[in-house]
Amino acid sequence: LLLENDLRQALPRQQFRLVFQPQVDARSQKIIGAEALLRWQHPQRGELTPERFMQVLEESGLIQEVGLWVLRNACQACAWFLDEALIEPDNFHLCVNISPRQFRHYDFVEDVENCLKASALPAQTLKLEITEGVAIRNIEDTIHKMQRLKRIGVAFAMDDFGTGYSSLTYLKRLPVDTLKIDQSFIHDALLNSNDGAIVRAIIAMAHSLGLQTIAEGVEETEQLDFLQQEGCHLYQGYLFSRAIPPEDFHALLTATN
Ligand code: G
Ligand code: G
Ligand code: MN
Ligand code: NA
Repeated sequence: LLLENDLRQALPRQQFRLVFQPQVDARSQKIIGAEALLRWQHPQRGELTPERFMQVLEESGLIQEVGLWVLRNACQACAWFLDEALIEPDNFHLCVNISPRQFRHYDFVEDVENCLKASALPAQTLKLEITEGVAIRNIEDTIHKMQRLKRIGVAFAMDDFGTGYSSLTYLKRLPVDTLKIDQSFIHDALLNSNDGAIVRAIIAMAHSLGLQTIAEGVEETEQLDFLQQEGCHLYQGYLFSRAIPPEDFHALLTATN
């Protein structure tokens, strides 16, 4: 309850900020995307990551407002990179996490369209990261909303793939473009033969389904070598960069791309 009261103040008091983690093409080492991640500068507790408050945002319904703020600000930052010709609209994806409750809101499709319009970001530059959780209540409605957004060019990634209530039914029915292999599997891929086998199987399955894969939490070159060998060409993790403020991302793009 304490946290919820503080969270109500967070938007008006401008305590949220976004950081961006690069997504990298393993071969060219070019940055081909970014995941926007929310941070909360709490006046007493310091900077908090979403694990600490996402559940409260969801349960209180505050996620509606905050999620919209995230989408709007992420699109604006990305439009800035585009304006400065640091990225190309067809060669870069801005990835934004969408929580189940946010996705289920009846205005969600319009909200996305409005954010794109307001920022002048091309729809094909936006990729929404969802989890299977969005579809648990109403898969038909989920598919319908995804199709409406896909029609205008927005792409989808299945986040945290392999964890939670993963069901291949969702994978079969939801029109996603990308699988994000959960970092828990990447972490032990070289240490635990089960994890290695699971990563290999996810990549192979994604290939068969015509889906792109991106590995999360890549920290070591050995992990990257393994992933490349198995055919996963995109990665995100501390090996390349942690999540950084938009100004730093701008500088990184200027220096590398
Ligand atoms: O950087 P990291 O600690 O930020 O993120 C922790 C978790 O919080 C990740 O699983 C990520 O998907 C989620 N997350 C980060 N930012 C957002 C956001 O803006 N919206 C939602 N719904 N989830 C987010
Ligand atoms: O969307 P989501 O769960 O998957 O967000 C990614 C989370 O993983 C964020 O909390 C981010 O800070 C964290 N993260 C990103 N790269 C690495 C990494 O290389 N190692 C570890 N341990 N965590 C990472
Ligand atoms: Mn994510
Ligand atoms: Na994830």
